[in-house]
Amino acid sequence: MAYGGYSYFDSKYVPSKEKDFVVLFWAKGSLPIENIAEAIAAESSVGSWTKLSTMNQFVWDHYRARVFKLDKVSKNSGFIHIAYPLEHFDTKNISQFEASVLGNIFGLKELEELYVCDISFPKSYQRKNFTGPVLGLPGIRKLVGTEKSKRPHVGTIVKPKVGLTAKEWAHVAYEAFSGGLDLVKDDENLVDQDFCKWKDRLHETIKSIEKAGGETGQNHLYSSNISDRYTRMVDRVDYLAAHGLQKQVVVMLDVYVMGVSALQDILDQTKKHNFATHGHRAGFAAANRGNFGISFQVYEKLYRLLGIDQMHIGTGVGKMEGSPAIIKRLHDIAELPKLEEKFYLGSLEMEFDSSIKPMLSIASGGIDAGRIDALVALHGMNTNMQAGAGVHGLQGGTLRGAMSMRQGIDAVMKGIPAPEYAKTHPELADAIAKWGYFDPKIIIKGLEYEKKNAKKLTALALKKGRVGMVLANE
Ligand code: CAP
Ligand code: MG
Repeated sequence: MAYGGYSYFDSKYVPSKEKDFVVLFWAKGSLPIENIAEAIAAESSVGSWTKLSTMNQFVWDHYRARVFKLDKVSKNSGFIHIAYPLEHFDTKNISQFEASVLGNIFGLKELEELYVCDISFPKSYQRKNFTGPVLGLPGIRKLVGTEKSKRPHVGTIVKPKVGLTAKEWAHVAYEAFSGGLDLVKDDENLVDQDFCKWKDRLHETIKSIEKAGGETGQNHLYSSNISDRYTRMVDRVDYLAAHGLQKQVVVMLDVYVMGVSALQDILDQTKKHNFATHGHRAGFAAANRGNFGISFQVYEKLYRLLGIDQMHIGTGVGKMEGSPAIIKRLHDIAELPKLEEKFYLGSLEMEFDSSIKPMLSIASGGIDAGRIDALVALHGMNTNMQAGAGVHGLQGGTLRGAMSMRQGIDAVMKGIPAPEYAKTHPELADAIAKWGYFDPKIIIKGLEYEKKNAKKLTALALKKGRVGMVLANE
């Protein structure tokens, strides 16, 4: 069975929580699944397609990957559990880790499907390589002033995504703040285009924050998108620091498209100046969807470890893919110190080192005030709900749209269902009339079903493979 002359199977091996990377793969291909498992372990660790005259016992003992479990689904497919020793990985070099575990294996021609469901990062790797968020969930709450109330944060993305001038953009932001939103953000594809230069937009928006803050009496935040080549991002962080904007500006980063090494370095800069960061994940879905790719669970863990303070994780009730069950898991990754194994979601057990603070999760993408109750049922209170079109698309414009969202939050805090609260709040009523009401009972039922049927869902995943895992999530 050995691939390239060596066998990587070690069914007696018990991975160490302190020292081993555990990776759960789904794979299917033209070889028997045992060979596929060997090929993955070889190509992602010390081996290749044939025996090597240069291999020695020390390399084999210290650096090879071990297939310690195989859940066979058919002759050619199954879930493969592999452990990698800590020594295999370089220090503070996340691309080296990606090139190993998330690298060449995707090109092996015998593989028709390959999906990295999850990775459990051992604590010693966490301590050696990461410091986590500087502010995190508690720090962001402090900036907005919600440490006591613990209410969800609420924000908007200025729309159209691109095209408004800096003054027009900042005026929309002003209306959003006046309507009661905590945060206004750039869209992922707006940075420094000629029609809306980054510095112009920044200064105009700071004026909007000051003006609106005078009316609302609260601190508002602007997530400013600095994503660019590395040197330009550094210039922007320095510029923000020179203007002392730590209280008003959250540094927004298109984390996935810029890659982990740029992200790692720019986070050193934002941390140096004590800025909060906002992680937008545009592009991640190219790998996350289907049966060939990498689950966002993996990247989200890296973003928390690297130190993003608030992070997009999807909604479960909006325009983007992602079932409520998996979005709940992504929320847990942002917030919890310890994650339990949920095989049917492709989720492994993992514990964050105690030095790693929680992130504030961001629910964004196709939401509006009528979905707030459902969002709270799924994400709880520690979340930032952002509506773009769900604010600027309401009749009467941004101010009314913002009011509808804030009323949705106020209703939650008073324990009143949104349709009831809408009877005395016309903006919320208009939002519900226009886009409907997502009943939170649907979410609550779904979560209860998942809890009660974990065994059944696991059996489905083991019977049908990755497809069954996706079905179990729905
Ligand atoms: C939302 C959004 C965000 C998505 C990204 C958009 O706008 O600005 O980029 O939320 O998805 O452009 O789609 P709308 P995710 O409120 O108008 O939908 O958060 O899942 O990464
Ligand atoms: Mg967007």
